[in-house]
Amino acid sequence: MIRTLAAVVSLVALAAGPPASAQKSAAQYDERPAKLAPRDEGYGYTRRVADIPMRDGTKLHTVIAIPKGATGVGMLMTRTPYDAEELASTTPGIYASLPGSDDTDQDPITASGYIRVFQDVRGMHKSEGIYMMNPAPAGSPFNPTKFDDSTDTYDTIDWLVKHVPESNGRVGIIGISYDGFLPLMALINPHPALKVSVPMNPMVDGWRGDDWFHNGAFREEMTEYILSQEGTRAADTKWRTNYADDYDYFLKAGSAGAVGKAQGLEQLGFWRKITEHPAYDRFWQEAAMDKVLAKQPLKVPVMLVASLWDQEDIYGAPAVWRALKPKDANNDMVYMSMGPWHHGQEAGEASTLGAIKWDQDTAKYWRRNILAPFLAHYLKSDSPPMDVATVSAFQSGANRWQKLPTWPTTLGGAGGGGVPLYLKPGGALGFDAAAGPVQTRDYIADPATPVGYRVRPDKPTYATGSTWRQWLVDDQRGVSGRPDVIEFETDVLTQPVTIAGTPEVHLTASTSGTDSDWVVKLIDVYPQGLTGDKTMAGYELGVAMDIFRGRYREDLSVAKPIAANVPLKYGFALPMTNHVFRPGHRIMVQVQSSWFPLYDRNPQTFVPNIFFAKPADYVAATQKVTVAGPDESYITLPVVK
Ligand code: PG9
Repeated sequence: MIRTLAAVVSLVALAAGPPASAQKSAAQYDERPAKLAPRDEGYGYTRRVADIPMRDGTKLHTVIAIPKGATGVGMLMTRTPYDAEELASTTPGIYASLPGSDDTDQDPITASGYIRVFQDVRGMHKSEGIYMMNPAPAGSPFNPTKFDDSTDTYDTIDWLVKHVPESNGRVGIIGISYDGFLPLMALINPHPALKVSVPMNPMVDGWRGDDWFHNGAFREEMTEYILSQEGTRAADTKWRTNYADDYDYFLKAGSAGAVGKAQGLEQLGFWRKITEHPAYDRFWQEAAMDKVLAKQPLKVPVMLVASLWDQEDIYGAPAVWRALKPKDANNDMVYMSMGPWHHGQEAGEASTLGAIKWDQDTAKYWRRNILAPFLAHYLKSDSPPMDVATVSAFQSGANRWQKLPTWPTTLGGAGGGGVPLYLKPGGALGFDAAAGPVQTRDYIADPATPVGYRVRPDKPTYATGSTWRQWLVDDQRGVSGRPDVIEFETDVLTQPVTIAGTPEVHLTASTSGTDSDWVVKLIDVYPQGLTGDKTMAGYELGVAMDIFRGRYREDLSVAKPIAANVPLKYGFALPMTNHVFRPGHRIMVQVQSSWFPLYDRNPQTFVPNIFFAKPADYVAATQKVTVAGPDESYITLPVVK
């Protein structure tokens, strides 16, 4: 190729880049200051930022928001993997997980004038160090480091009481979910200045019934969270799919392991651990906070906060209650609140949940009348007396708050007992057992067409417009009539049936496969529209619903094949309830063998690890639920008489 001299010269000039003088003159047009000095006016707080050194030298990024003019006030801390700067910038009161909280300005926590402290946990956002997802305490073989969230809390409090002269030296810790697990960790060898802990919707046991599994069934909808949370320090990795409907996406992918592979999850340590520990082995048991805290002395007053329709961590708070309350000899250390909320809704507005109306803003009531006096009692210098009951419980159905002196510390109802509610032939349900010989109710469960957990499309969990938060109160008519969902229903109730505690499933069932999931739902069926709120006519509200992975029937820590076509007993607890089935309503039970894609599909052929089941392992199975005879299936209801 022939080039002119001029062309060659201009090519050389381009390769060398623009002259230095041109670069210099471009810099003067940069609109960004060399270092921004943000201002606090309008924020109401004086903002101090500290990178607090831990015992191993790692610095944790901490934002301290001090009310203007504060002196001698308590400090209320939230530790978080969700960006301390972000939390501190918008919600110094208690942080709202819902936009639209209408009383942030008059939030009783804000009004109390506490110093708010927000800290990034190790390895997240602006904190140094390594990251592990809810790790077991240090000293466990699953956390060989010398630190954990309890030592980091201790070191932080130690620093705060020495470096924040505006405080009275009293510290409280509060948070929701992951940030609720952290107030539990703070109870291990607590700093003497820690005066109160409020774990709200805490993640407690990732295998038994919180974020990752329920009774061994993997919560496939959480894979998106794992990618974003652990992919980078900034937690900003996006979940990329072309699918508007998770049902299609997960079905097409095959196993949960195949989804993980498609998204590159094997690069993440936590994903590798999850897939290596599908059973309830020591990895899960050593991190389960109810078990961890059962071994610790009770030193700090704690208010456990549970949501009755917690779509993420419904197991945790009641499990910690069962572990800690028996240790509370003087009945003055362990408190519990339960409200009609989704995960974290108590921080926002809660007069409704999905279609369900509570006739009052239950969250505002709780913050003002329960949380605020509880915190004040322990954090304010004059320790104002409080009138907070041991258990503050919202009773759904009756829609009222109750002050209760006690709550069951065993599964089941008060005293651990319960009233059997029998699944009967012909779709009947009742408190009397069916007469006559053994009968079964049968259906075909086909993993090629799993039962959806909601009416489709299932938007990806965190997609715009997703209503993930309210799936637990979805109308269960959405799956009624499917041949693979069997239903049992009482007559119309003439008297209220009041339950308080954990219903327990006693299912006798066979499968033609060698593994199987069993989903059992206890449902309140509203009247058919002749009375009351017509918008709710015939609504089927799930009051307590859960899944059990059959391979763990004999031992949660060891998967075993199920003997095909043999009626076997399955026992498991449903989530905690505090509910009145009102006269005019009916009680319903639904049984099915998939709940997709919230839970991954059971292939129904026994394989060592369901994460890596192959397409040929997924087979249809004939399920038979025993509904009469000596082993008739039933649910014990924690009936209050
Ligand atoms: N449920 C969320 C979570 C907690 C702990 C581990 C993983 C996820 C949360 O809302 O923080």
